[in-house]
Amino acid sequence: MIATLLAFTLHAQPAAPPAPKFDAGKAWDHLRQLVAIGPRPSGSAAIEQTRKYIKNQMDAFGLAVTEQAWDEQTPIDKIHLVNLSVVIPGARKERIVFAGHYDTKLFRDFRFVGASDGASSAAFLIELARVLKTRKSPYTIELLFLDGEEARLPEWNGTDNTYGSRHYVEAAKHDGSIGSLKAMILVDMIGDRDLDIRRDANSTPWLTDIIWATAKHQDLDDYFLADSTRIEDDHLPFLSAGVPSVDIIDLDYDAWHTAKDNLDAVSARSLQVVGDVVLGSLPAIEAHLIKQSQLALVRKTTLKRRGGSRKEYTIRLIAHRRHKKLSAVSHQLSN
Ligand code: 1BN
Ligand code: ZN
Repeated sequence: MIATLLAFTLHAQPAAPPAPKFDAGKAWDHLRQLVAIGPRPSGSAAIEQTRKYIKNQMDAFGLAVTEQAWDEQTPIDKIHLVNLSVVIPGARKERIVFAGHYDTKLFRDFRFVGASDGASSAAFLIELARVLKTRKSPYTIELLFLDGEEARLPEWNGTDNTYGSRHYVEAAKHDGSIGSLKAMILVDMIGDRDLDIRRDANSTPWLTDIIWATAKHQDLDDYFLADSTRIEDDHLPFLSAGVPSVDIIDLDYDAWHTAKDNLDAVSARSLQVVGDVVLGSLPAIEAHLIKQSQLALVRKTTLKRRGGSRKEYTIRLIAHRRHKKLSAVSHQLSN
């Protein structure tokens, strides 16, 4: 009887549909439409049009967009900035954030449309939303479209850059949500038709290792190269706040910050490579986080079980945290 019931239940449950695959044709279409808007510097009418495009796409997927808007004084002007956030709930409330910028650098002397630098990351995140919206994920997924990555002045200096990521992290610290961000995966300039992405020495090693191992496993190590550089980008504010983060960026790009960063310099194939590697890495990233959270739980209960008074427990907890902090510092120094 029980066996019959079980068999019936198993048969009655429709299998969850497999998550759709990353479709570079769709991402390419978004990239083309973003480039067609023209230069999209922060504070411009064109970046407002870009936001409309992103919001329309999310509407079509049935996903809600939260706007984080503020005004900022830059070295040249005061501008209105807006980050866009899309949350796809998972089994846990803790989040994995996929981020990228959608602004283009301001150039007054030539027409800069940022096909790789600005459009590729936004197009990629839009297609990721379509793929991930029906996936049964253990962690909540956040897609974060960042404004104001680019410096307003010609050179990248001081705090005249990464306006969106710095604002987002400050707000998350303020409202206490920063602790729920378990990993951040940043994509930037991933459209280069001659794709070569190097490891970034600023990024979190375990996240970088998972992504580069996935690329090797998928025979895509011609695009995800073994050597490394050090990059300042939107992941730095997250790293400073203790969120494990990685920057997937191709800076080996002749068209970088020139009029040549247009459709001729980018390809759908490059978007597909990054899509396959990022989505292929996600289960291992999730498994790593689940293991870490289980280990943290074991450590916490072991500390508690050793008994004694509340005061003794607190002293042990402080000593344990200090030990962890010192281990992290000595680990950083030895790397
Ligand atoms: C990436 C795309 N960046 C700017 N546009 C960040 C960056 C700035 C990377 C300077 C390297 C050098
Ligand atoms: Zn740029």
